[in-house]
Amino acid sequence: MTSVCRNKRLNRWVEEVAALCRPERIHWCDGSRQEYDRLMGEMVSAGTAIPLAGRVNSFLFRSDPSDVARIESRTYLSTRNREDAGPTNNWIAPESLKQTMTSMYDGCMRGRTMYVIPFSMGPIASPLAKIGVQITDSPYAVCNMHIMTRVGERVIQALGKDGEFIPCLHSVGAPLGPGQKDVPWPCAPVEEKYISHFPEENLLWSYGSGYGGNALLGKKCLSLRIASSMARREGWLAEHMLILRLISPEGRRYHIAAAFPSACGKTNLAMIRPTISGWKAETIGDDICWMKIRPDGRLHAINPETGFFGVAPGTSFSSNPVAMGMLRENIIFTNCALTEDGDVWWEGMNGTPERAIDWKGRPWTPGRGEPAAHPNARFTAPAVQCPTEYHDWDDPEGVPIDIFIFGGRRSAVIPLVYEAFDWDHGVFMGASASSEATAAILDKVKPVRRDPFAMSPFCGYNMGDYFRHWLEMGDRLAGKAPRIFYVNWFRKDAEGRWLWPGFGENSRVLKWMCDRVDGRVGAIKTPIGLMPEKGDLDLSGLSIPEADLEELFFIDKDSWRREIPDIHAYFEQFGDRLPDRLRGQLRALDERLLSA
Ligand code: O2Y
Ligand code: MN
Repeated sequence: MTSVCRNKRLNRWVEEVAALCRPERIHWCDGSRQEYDRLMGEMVSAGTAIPLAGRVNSFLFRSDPSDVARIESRTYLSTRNREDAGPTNNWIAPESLKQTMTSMYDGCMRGRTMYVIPFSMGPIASPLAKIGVQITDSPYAVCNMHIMTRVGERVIQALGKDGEFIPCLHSVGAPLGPGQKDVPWPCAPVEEKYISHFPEENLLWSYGSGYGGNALLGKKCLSLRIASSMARREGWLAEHMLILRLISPEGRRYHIAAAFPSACGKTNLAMIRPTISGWKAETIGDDICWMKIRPDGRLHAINPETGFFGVAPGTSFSSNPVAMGMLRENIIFTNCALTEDGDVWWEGMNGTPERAIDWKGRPWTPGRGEPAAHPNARFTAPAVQCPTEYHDWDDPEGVPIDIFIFGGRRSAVIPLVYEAFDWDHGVFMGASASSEATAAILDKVKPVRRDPFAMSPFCGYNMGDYFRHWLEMGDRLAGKAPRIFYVNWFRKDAEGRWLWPGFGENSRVLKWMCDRVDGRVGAIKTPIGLMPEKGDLDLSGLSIPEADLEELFFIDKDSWRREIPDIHAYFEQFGDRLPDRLRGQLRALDERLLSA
């Protein structure tokens, strides 16, 4: 850092943290290429990062086997009143949590460097952006933050003397004694990990994990949990949504924001290559979407991130050629397998190597019975490298949203696509969204889980209040509200065969939505919502049997009625925080199904 930070609150906080955590040295990050290269070089020398011969300026990291994913059971929302966190969050009272964690932070950075990372989520000076400062003792977190956020001096300048920032304190929780040799992936045991959010103070404390969402605090912690709570107070939306621009052959641009739980192909949809002639798509974001009502009365969105932290397994030239094109250089890979020629590999990538080194560093051959890459292995990639990246990246105004999509993975019951009758019905569709557990997150107790707005693990306040906030945003947007749709790409026939080809062909469904927005097509009114009229879904060049199409759109009223008690039980856990308007929506659905 060449210039001096003049922000008094930030300087005081850095001094306080240093006094508590007692690092050997402090480094203020400037976000420069030299800084990134120097830290990577140090991690290579320490044996933590493996340079890849197969990809330019790219590195492989192997985490500790106990530190491989976000850990919901160790993620806390700490509010003065338990009810304000709601039934879907783990809660500990702030005084108690702070006391526990302060004693853990005491001396936790001994023998390590404490990095101060000033970062902006969103274009600096955008009315939609927020500034955070992460303090961390993990150089891996610093390099990932370089890719995922806007880091450096520009942020310090934007902060000025008394600008607001969100303090994000992170430690891997592994102090080094004098002369003690470090391990490749320092972290604390699971029961000592805490990923804590104090939304009433806009404050984040994370301890004990160096992995993904637990350590890159700009992502889930700030941009979803803390931001969703700020958004409610300030009247905007912070959502777990991809953002996509679809361009028609005539050049009309449609902006789509879509929420799906994990394992529903969110990154693939964000990077879609439309198969319908003349249509193009641009990727604006694959995970997080911040939206504000702007002076034109419409909801404008930005992706606050600058990179993709994507799941590697399953990514291939067939499932996501755009992502594969993005991964050629400047990538951080975590927990992938290493091939003999110095490249990375994972299950589901095209081809299988004869042998490799697995994510735990052991020799691996196909058929060994264990995957070579961890199922949650990741790539961290700069968004500017995405071949379908949109070009208004730094536009402070963001893009006006035309369409919201909710969805989940359901092999039965839910049709390919339907549209909400109105905003309240759309909010009900988002609030009752459900998905089947996959092998990666197998939930033996409950194969179908409610994951409203795909925000279950990320809502920084009581979910009942969150539903109310969405309803109120609709009231404010009135006639300028985006249209709302629900999709299910995953319906199967009785033999377990997918009924819909998915991937690029999903553009056909998106096109129908665009046609609806511009009034080019009508729709059939059904008990669950509005569905395409025969012939309105563009199926040219596809040969889907008529019977499959019927099944894709079939509404089995009895199966739908069996969903009602489950939705009711889910809703009622929010008690008096659940808006009556949603109770009314559930009753209305039941009545429509009964009378149909
Ligand atoms: O496992 C982690 O730490 C990352 S989780 C994640 C990463 C990128 C995008 N989405 C997610 C998620 O869990 O929704
Ligand atoms: Mn996500």
